[in-house]
Amino acid sequence: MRRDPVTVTVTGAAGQIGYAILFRIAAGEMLGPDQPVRLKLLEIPAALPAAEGTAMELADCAFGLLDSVEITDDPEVAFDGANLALLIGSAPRRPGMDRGDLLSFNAAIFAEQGRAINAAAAEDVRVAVVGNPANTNALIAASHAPDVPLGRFTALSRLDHLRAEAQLAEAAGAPVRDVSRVIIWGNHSGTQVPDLDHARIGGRGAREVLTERGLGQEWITETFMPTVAMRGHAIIAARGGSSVASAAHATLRHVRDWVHGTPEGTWTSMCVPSDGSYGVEPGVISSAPVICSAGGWRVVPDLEMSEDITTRLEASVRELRAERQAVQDLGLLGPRTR
Ligand code: NAX
Repeated sequence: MRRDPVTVTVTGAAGQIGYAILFRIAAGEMLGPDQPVRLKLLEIPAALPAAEGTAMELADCAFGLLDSVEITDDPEVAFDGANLALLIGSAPRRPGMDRGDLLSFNAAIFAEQGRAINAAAAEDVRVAVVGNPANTNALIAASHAPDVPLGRFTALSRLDHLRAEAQLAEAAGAPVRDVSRVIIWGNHSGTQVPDLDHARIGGRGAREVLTERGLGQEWITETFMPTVAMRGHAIIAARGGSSVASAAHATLRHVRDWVHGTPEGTWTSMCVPSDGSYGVEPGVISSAPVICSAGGWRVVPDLEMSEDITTRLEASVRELRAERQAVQDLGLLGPRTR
């Protein structure tokens, strides 16, 4: 029997990541080969014609799983009945804009979208924020959606997680499929903390494998951590543009694992509202190792943390706290109290 379609709202649908992700969603790569989808595309008025063009190409693919495509510039229409909301669109920095201008401009977008999600989305809505600053944008949207459980708001650190797996595999001379249990802690920014203390490579501890190859703590702190954290800048330098296909891929994996569960015996990294564990105060959305099952997520408990990782995570959380404070000072945090 054919399943009921899932409604997926994608913001910034005419942007680069939007273009890279929509066809893969329609092909079943996010929710599986038996799950029909309805796509709802949100854009700013100036980008509606480009979104129409993308919708024409989606039609031309004749995807069997794609029930409908709707395009709008009205957030309440876009999020009406949304089961999954991918908040990809955000405003880029323009000449003359300082950091405060950028933050307040984007905060206004995510506040409006949070209110629309609260008013119109399906009861089971799950939100994945990609648009930067992703953690704080997710916090803003959640703060304006007090009727949606807080845990339904997440932001993307999966691209950083995948980058960490790839760097570790390369250094270990192992296939990337053998790598598991890396962790990204903190903010999706340069202060993020890539951690391989618990990582496994083909059933062995990553540190043991690295030691055999003559790579110790110095390689971890001087090469691995900065390479992962600054990979976005390296891509821009090489390509002349930011990560697009890899960001779309990471978003698909983030949602797929959230909906279908992380594979047995491992975890992924997601920016989630802190439960207070690992010294991360509740009230920020911070990346952590999570296990997903039955459509929910939980932070992996009781992992040992080195002093170095703890200190770095504290610095990243300080940055998240400062971002939250800046938004609060602008009066852009919403009515959610818990
Ligand atoms: P683009 O500039 O190509 O596309 C953004 C799109 O969002 C545009 O089409 C724009 O019209 C639309 N938009 C702007 N305001 C909107 C609003 N209020 N409602 C709906 N749509 C709106 O950027 P793209 O390369 O697609 O990147 C999108 C976002 O992802 C950026 O904020 C970028 O910084 C962020 N990234 C996040 C990553 C992560 O790992 N979290 C990695 C990749 C990427 O850099």
